[in-house]
Amino acid sequence: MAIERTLALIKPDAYPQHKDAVLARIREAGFTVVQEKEVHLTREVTERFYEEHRGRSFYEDLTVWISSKPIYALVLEKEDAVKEWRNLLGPTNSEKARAEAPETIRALFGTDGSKNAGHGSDSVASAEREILIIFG
Ligand code: RTP
Ligand code: MG
Repeated sequence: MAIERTLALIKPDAYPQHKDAVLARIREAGFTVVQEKEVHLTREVTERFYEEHRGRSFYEDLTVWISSKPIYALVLEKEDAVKEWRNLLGPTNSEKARAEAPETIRALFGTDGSKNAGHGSDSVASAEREILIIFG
């Protein structure tokens, strides 16, 4: 398995109040934090970040919400990091996560089907693109 990098975001419903708990889980799982920062994304950058979802029913609410206040961004490194971080996040819908994967970050700190505590890149290519958008 290859060493990969992925982009993690702690979203507005979990940041700042659950930052330390999320970071503890990241370290327990063996990720190396390569870069990290608090960032308040503009609407414009958020729309670029979520380009693939433009036109979806949840796109407007998602981009307004993510750009509404500061969030926390991290570049995580580990073997198979893309998949491992998404496993640690759990299912997209926080209610489903609580039912099916109660130890995951979304189960513990997420709100509902839209506000779900964290983001994880879905491929190595997405990770490269997203890291460039957030960290330059
Ligand atoms: P993420 O990109 O945040 O890691 O989550 P994901 O891959 O599991 O989910 P994705 O399909 O990429 O959706 C991106 C984010 O949009 C919000 N969403 N809301 N209300 C809804 O039906 C709905 N569907 C998606 C979530 O915040 C999701 O993480
Ligand atoms: Mg996604």
